[in-house]
Formats: sequence, structure tokens, C-alpha cells
Amino acid sequence: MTIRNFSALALLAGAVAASPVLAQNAPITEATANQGLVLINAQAANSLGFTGAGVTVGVLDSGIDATHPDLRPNLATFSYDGNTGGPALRDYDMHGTHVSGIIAAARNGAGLQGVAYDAKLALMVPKTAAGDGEAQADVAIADVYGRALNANVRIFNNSWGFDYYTGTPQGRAMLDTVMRAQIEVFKRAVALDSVIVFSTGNEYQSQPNTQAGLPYYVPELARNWLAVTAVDLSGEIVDYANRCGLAAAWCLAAPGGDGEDAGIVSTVPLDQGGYDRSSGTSMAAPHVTGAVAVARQMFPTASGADLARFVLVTATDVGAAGLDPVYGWGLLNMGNMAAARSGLGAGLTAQSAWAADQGQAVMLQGLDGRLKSQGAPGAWAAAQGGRSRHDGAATVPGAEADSLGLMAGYDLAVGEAARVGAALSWTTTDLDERGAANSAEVKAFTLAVYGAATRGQLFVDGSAGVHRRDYSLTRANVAGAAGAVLGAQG
Ligand SMILES: [Ca+2]
Ligand SMILES: [Ca+2]
Repeated sequence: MTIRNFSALALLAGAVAASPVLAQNAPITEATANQGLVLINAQAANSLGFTGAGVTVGVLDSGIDATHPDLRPNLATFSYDGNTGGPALRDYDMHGTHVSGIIAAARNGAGLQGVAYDAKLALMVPKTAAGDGEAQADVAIADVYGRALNANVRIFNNSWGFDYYTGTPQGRAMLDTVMRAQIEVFKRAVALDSVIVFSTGNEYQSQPNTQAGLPYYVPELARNWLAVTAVDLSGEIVDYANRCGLAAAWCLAAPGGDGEDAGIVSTVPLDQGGYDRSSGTSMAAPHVTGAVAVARQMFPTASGADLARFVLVTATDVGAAGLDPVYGWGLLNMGNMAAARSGLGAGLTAQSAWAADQGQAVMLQGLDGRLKSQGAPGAWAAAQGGRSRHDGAATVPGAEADSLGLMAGYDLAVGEAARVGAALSWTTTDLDERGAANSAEVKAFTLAVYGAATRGQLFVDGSAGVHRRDYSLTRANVAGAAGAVLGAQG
């Protein structure tokens, strides 16, 4: 194959056997058949309902066995095989089927499940031909990327790379010769808010391959890029795995397995047995890609760059303290992701909804005052403000919110005792959680129409409107999540 790591990463394999570690500790279940899921605490996120539902993941690889019962339920509408010009239905190797199962094998009561078992898999198979070199592969890779972007795929797994290394003269030379088309399409992908995940490669190097390290040369890619090195099933770096090196700032580690007996269990084509072990950074990257899909479901409107950052900052620091050139940010930890998200869910999201209500209340007070006023018809404007506080509950810290509202409208007298009008308001509420250093800001625009009438002793009024709320949530003190802004819903 022209994409060298497809062959370099070939199956290290043996029969699927019960892992000695698991056999001692727990029965193998669908959720634990891939022990990598245990190491990254996938269940902590999955059990909260974060399973990749609604998220499509592009997988540039050797194909997929589309008849596999553990993968068939999760095939995306889009896929593309450059060799046939049609959908990707077969695997030219076993690699793509294995990678795909790690991401999104179905939770269907049989076999095993993926990190994001409700996500959809969009396979991207570059056209290959005998004798092709890397330059032709470059064009074919850019072609399938372009097609996937056109199909609105925005999260990409890349368990492949050319065997040239970041920071070396050869690696640098690749950029202008056999990576030009890729670089252009990656720039487009990042401009479209994608997250691009790359394995670092399996050549025992201190530096990742040039694809995983590409932001070293093209810095505009860095915020949306994740490089992934491999650890064994106990969480230790494995010999074969190229280290994070110069890519440390956008790199982390995930389970890649180590050899025949301790490889990652996943799906393989049915004619190769259906399930098997394989080891490599190719197996590590899809754990991270699955986690990105889960993060996307957690934060549907966050930017791709913030999703990538979320996955990095919630990793467990391992190896040398802090960011280091072996493990980068550390070991993928979906337990931390779940804790951060559930903290947001139980606390800050509830707080910000409350804050929004405070802002809305301020606006309604102003409108109500206007309705009941006996002011002359015509243009009017008012400002309202206030501070609210609540004492919190078991899972929700107390908080203070400062709200300010400005509104302006125009009303018309209709006869002697009735008026109708329209108003536009803008409110902003800043909320701080007591003792938690978390904050939320809610800005709301409301357009309302209102009316009031008096007849004898009877006074009736009403208003109806539409509003838009923009939330910005900052969780300042979750372990490892400092500075991640995971805005917005509304
Ligand atoms: Ca299954
Ligand atoms: Ca470290």
C-alpha cells in the first residue's frame, strides 16, 4: 500500500482469547471486551448517555467489512471508496475494520462495543494503485477528505501516516513534495471547524510522523489537531510507539496494546474471524477519536478547537510531571470528561438557566411596568437591574447573579382604554458560583409584542415574544480543565 503504515501496522495478532487480567477480575462483557475502554473510563461517559449519538466520524483507512454485525448498525450515510467510486463496503486489509470497531462497534448485546457506540462511521478509502508513490497517495487522500467535508463530516480518525518524522530534514522535505494536497485540504477542514486525530506511528521514534506533527510546520492547524501515542493495557508507553515529541502540545496517549497477547480486541472482517487483537498507535488514535465524538455530543455547539482542548486538558497527567515529550498531556480519561460535563450539567448549566431567568425577569418587570403605566403612548425606554442570589442545593452551589436589562419600545393607544406595542430588550446576566470559581454569562435578546386593555374594573394584559439566549460557561477549577470554555446553547 502506498500509505505505508497500513502495512507497517498490520495485525500482530493471534486468536482472541480472554485477557488474563480481565479473567482474574471480572467477566468479559460487551463493554469490557476491549480492555482499552476500561483503561480510559469510557463507561463513565457512556453511562451518562454520552455515546456519540448524532455524531458522524470520518475514518480514513483501508475500508470496512460493511456486513459485520457489530458495525453494520453504525454505518453513516456517507462513505467513499476511491477504488470503486462508490460507498466503502469492503476492507482491502483488516486495518480499517479494526479501527472502526474501536470507535463505534455497536452496543447490540453481542460482540463488543466502541468508545462511541452510537456514533456513525464514514469510511474514507483513498484510491490506490500498484506502484503508486506517496505523491499519488497525497492526491487521493485530499480527494476523499474533500468529499467527506462536502458531506459535513467534521471529526476524522487517521490511523496512518508517512514514515517521516517531525523535526527531521526528511520530514521537512515531505511537506513541499508529497503532502501539499493534504495540507491544503487539512487547512480547509480546520477552517470548517473540524477535529483531526492522527496516530504518531510505530517506528520506535522520539518524534511523531509528519502528519501527527503537522501543526509544528503549519501552526494554524494546531488548535484542531490531536496526535495520539500508544500505551499498553496497564497505561505504560510501549516501545514501538513514536513519542509525542515536538507535538506534545496537541498530543496525548491512549491504549494501543502491546503484541499478540496484549493487543486491542476489536472487529475484523468476518472472513478473518470477526474479532481479533491488534497493536499499534493505529489502535490508540481511534480511542481518542471516539472520545472526541462523545465530547461533541456533550457540547453540541462548542468549537472543534474547544473539543480538542477539552480532550487534552482532561487527560490524566502521567510520566514526567506536566506536559512532557513522551505522553504529551497524558492518558485519555473519559472519566474526567464525564465529571467535567456532569459538573456542568448539574451545576453550572442549571445555574446559567437560572441566570437567564433572572435576566428574563428583569425584562418582564420592565414590560409589566410599562403596561401598567399611564404614560403617554409613543416611544419609551427603560432600564432595570438587580442582584439575585440563591443558596444552592446538594449538587448545586449557591450563586449570585447580577442582571442588567435595557429595553425600548413603541406603543399606540387604541381607543380610550387600550394600548398595543412592541418592545426589544437586551439583558445580560453574570453569574458566579460561590466557592467554586465557576462563572456563566448569559446574554438574551427578546422581541415582544404586548397589549393591555381596561374596561370598568377589569384590566387584562398580555405579551408574547421570541428570544435568543447565548450562554458562555467557564468552568475554572475542574481538575485539568482550567480555561476550557465550552459555550453555548441557546
Ligand atoms: Ca456489540
Ligand atoms: Ca506528564
